Amino acid sequence: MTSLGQALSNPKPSMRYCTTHGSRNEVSVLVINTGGTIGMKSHGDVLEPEDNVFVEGLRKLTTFHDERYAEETCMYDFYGNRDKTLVLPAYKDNKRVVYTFLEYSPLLDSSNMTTEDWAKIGMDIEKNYECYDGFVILHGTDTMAYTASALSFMCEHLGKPVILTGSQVPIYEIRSDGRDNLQGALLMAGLFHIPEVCLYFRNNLYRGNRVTKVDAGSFDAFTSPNLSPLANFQLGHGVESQPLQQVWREHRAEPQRGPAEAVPWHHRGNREVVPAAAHGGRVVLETYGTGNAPDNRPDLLAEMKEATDRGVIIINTTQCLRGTVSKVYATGVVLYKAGLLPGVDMTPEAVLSKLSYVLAIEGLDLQTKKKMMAENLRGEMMADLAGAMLNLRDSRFIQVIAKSLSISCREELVAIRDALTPPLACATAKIGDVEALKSTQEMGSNLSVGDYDGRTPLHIAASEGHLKVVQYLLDQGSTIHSRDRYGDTPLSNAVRFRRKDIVMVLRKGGAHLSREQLAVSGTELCSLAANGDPDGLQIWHLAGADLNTPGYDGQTALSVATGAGKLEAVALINRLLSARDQDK
Ligand code: ASN
Repeated sequence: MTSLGQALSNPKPSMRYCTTHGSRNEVSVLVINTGGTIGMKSHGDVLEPEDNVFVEGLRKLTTFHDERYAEETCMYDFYGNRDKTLVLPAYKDNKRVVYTFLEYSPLLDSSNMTTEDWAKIGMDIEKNYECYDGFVILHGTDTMAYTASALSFMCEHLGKPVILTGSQVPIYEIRSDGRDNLQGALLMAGLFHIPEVCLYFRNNLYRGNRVTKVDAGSFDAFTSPNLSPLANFQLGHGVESQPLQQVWREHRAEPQRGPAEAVPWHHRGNREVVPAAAHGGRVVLETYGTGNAPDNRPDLLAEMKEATDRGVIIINTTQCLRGTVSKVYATGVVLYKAGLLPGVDMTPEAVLSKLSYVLAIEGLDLQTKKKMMAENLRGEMMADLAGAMLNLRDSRFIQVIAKSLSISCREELVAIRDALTPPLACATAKIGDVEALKSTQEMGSNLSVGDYDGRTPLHIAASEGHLKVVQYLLDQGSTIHSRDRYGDTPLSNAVRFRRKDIVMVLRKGGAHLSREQLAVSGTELCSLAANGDPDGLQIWHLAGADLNTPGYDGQTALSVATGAGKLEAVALINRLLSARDQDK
């Protein structure tokens, strides 16, 4: 990845003549290849991963790489990694997904994945976070749900898509599901703003911490038993908009928490196993139905009580594929009396990786850890909706419209809401009315959805300079990286309209300039310097541009301002550069 970093900070001269990259026709995705069947080859009828062959294999497939486009647009000069960068043929609206591989060695059958591998993936996402629009993780299917869950907890405050995929049949073989899965994941990661860890398989995009592998042989290997897919990518239909649920999210770009601890095992309430496991400090119990166990076993219950009193965390999950644990039966209530925590409707993969994550966070007391285990951190469990449940029938506004259109069924109410609330939210963002924005949210508006130009309430509030609205939208988890049809993000709008306070808030929330903007920032800075515009220079600096970046002719803003006698600009540049040097 070093050459990518170099390309960003030191664009080669030839890219000046290649204008395509400045437009938002291209989006960039980092593919982290960890292994799995998708890239395996058969050796004596046994499938095994093979290092260093995947990218070259894909390069030969015209559905995965458009070499003519790459050459014509000097793509490799811009992305800086000829051997590892490919570009998909044009998709809708002439969009191109340019994708660069980071290949692990050795590639793994996912049965060999360890928590160190999870940490490595998390760290690589963090390292490359600002350089890409999205991330695809190629992974074996056997333990993909575990890694997806673990990453969902490790990647805190994620603002971009991270999509795991793989296949049941190697991509080189005929009738492989790998080609569809990889293409779908690339398009989803590059073209849609889905700021969470997902798993893409057989046309469905699932929340990563909600899936489980249910079929060893079929292409429909995964299911998400307690949450319907976030999106479905059917032939010719693109994404069927299942609104993405982001209610648990705050946006701060710190996509990594340190390595998780070893995963504990789970079992089925076997008498001998509970005390043995309790010594390890954590147990996940898979119980019957809604979380029930024999209540005529005082010995077992006493063991558990004694363990939880000692600070062992025991989670009660159901062995059923669907549904949640609850306190319906006496046979379940006894477990809570013994100090067990409810696993609600989490999958075994989610509960195990959540436990690893929570226990690995340093400096938390036991009470806080227990509280975290019981609450919904990343959409991994059914949220406690009491009081917060949106009831369409409670929305007077929607009701009045529904009545005048003689509509009564829920599907039509939802359709009305989805059609009406985005423009309303944009209109309230324009006038800076936080209360009105809250009202549209109470109607069920997804505050990350844009208008017909793809301009979200955050774009609009950032342009208009409504700081409180921007803050509110960020607190509500609105997507910070969305681009409107002109390729602008809320941050680019705030820069253009010179909203300093908003630039700072957006930066704190994880917004950053794109690689295209950084590549042309030198020229922009020189032009501001030539015009003696310290305000303009300062706002680019606040947005993250390096004032030393040379313009198209190699001059820096400082040399231009000096030559043009723009003393105020010279003073500002010197001040900002020396403050930056002191910070280092
Ligand atoms: N054993 C393979 C793995 O998990 C299975 C697969 O990818 N379909 O790596």
